Amino acid sequence: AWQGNRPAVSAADPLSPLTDEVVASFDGCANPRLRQLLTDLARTLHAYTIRNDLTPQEWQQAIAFLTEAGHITTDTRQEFILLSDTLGVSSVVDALANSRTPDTTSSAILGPFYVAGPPAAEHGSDIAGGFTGTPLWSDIKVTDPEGKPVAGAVVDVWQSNEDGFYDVQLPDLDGPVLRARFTTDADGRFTFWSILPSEYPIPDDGPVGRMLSAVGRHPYRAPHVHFLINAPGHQPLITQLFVRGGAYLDGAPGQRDAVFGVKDDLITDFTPRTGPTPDGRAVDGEWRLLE
Ligand code: MBD
Ligand code: FE
Repeated sequence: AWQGNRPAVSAADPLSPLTDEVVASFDGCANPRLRQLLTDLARTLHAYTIRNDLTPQEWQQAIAFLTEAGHITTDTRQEFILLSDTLGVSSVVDALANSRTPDTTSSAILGPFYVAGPPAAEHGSDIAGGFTGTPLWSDIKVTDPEGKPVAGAVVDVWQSNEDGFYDVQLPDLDGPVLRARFTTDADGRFTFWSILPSEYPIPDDGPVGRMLSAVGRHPYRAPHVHFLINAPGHQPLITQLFVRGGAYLDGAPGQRDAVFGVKDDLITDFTPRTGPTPDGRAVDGEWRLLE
């Protein structure tokens, strides 16, 4: 409940000595980076609080929101990562780390559903684990910035099913499904069968979902497949492929992908294909890793 039009605190910036004192309290920090980050955090939070004339009730509400977000911490549910994603912070961090390498494949945010160490799978195998959907054939090549194949790259893949759920969201499933680890061959390639991913809502029954509905935003992500590529002598690459023509790829602010995760050059043709294998789609990719 905003109290509006409260009298001003008093004369010109009476609070700056308080901010200065907090900032000075970090002077003894031996780690210069930590000192810089805490100093600017204090300055930024104080300025935010003062500019918005925050009331005690509002601050209590904010703390209750963050506390609730922190309590939803099962493997399958991380509200802090969702908060970072839905406020665009994850995409800003990603852009800072990865926007300076024009000749390599764009990165994308990790999201909450990566599980380390997925099961190793053979080239050409099917990772759908019995889930039905539009069959999808993937044929992807990993190269260095000059286009030379990278053999022995380890590629983790994960995606949701047709209903928009990742395996970790489905408690009745037995073992990992729609996630796997491939190793590229001498030509830098790996291939697999899966199903076409669909758009789906990020988990919205917690505090982040309430925030989205309070501002009239939808919780949907554009259809995508996640990849994490690790190769000796190269920077790890976290990326996603987006299905061209899929929902939530474009639109007005707040109408697109709920986590601001789409990059135009990651929107890829998932081409219709018929026989001899099941009718479905095929995706052909080539990724360039940074050395
Ligand atoms: C997802 O599946 C995802 O990829 C991201 C970035 C955020 C929430 C759910
Ligand atoms: Fe995802």
